[in-house]
Amino acid sequence: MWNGKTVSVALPTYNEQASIRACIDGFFATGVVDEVVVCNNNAAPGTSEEVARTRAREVIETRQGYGWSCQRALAETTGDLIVLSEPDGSFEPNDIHKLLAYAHDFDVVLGSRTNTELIWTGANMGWWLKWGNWAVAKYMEFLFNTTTLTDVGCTMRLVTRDVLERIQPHFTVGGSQFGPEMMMLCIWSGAHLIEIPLNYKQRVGESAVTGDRGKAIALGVQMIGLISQFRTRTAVGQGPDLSRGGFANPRRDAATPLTADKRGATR
Ligand SMILES: Nc1nc2c(ncn2[C@@H]2O[C@H](COP(=O)(O)OP(=O)(O)OP(=O)(O)O)[C@@H](O)[C@H]2O)c(=O)[nH]1
Ligand SMILES: [Mg+2]
Repeated sequence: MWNGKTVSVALPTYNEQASIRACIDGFFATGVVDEVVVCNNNAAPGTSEEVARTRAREVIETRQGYGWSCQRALAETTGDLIVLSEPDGSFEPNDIHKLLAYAHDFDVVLGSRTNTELIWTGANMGWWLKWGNWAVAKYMEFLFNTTTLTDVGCTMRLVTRDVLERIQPHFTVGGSQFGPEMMMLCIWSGAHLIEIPLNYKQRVGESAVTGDRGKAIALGVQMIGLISQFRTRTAVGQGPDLSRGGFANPRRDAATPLTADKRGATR
């Protein structure tokens, strides 16, 4: 529970039997997490046993892929605020406090793994991956003229229940490009977004995607295609219909005391 709101963590899992238990326990140990939902995506043997030793709830998704797994994990959550993450040891559960701090003002808080100061020794974020993610993120930022973006592959992010319910029916990507699709749907929904840097650590076990340079480049090209296609559709009036009334944003509503206070504080 945080600020009177319930907090859910959604974790897709494929090959993280060695790290998933510590990750789940880490999230509960933060003291703000009400539920952890694990989506077992034909995961490595032993994963279910590890999850059963925790307070997390496990659901099974048989359609293979990062996107299917994230979608199912998100769909099973019940909290007011939903944090998506990975159980491979690459994210720091305590960083949930950073996401929540921004949830005061924003509907969506995206993580970024490309700030050099927060990339740990051994993390899979070398020169190519860092600048590749940055370049594709800048492409998205430019096309949508949106909030500052520096990463398109960071699973750890927070959305409100309202945003999730709006964008969920429009998820189409079952594979590894799900992350940017979710980002674009958030942007297109009119939600207020911010991206913040998060710790990025060495993963436990083998990376299935971006550990291989060829696979990472192919994924980057697919992401550019997805972003271009989505932006073209929206430009010709064929984007998803996400309208359901606007999102209140105290920062931009000059009449609210919050904005007035903030202005006063910064002068
Ligand atoms: N590769 C892959 N990952 C899956 C699948 N289903 C769920 N996942 C989850 O998706 C996440 C990403 O997979 P990773 O192997 O960590 O990919 P990675 O190479 O580290 O890629 P990044 O995390 O983007 O750096 C993990 O949390 C997996 O558990 C699947 O079918 N394939
Ligand atoms: Mg990973």
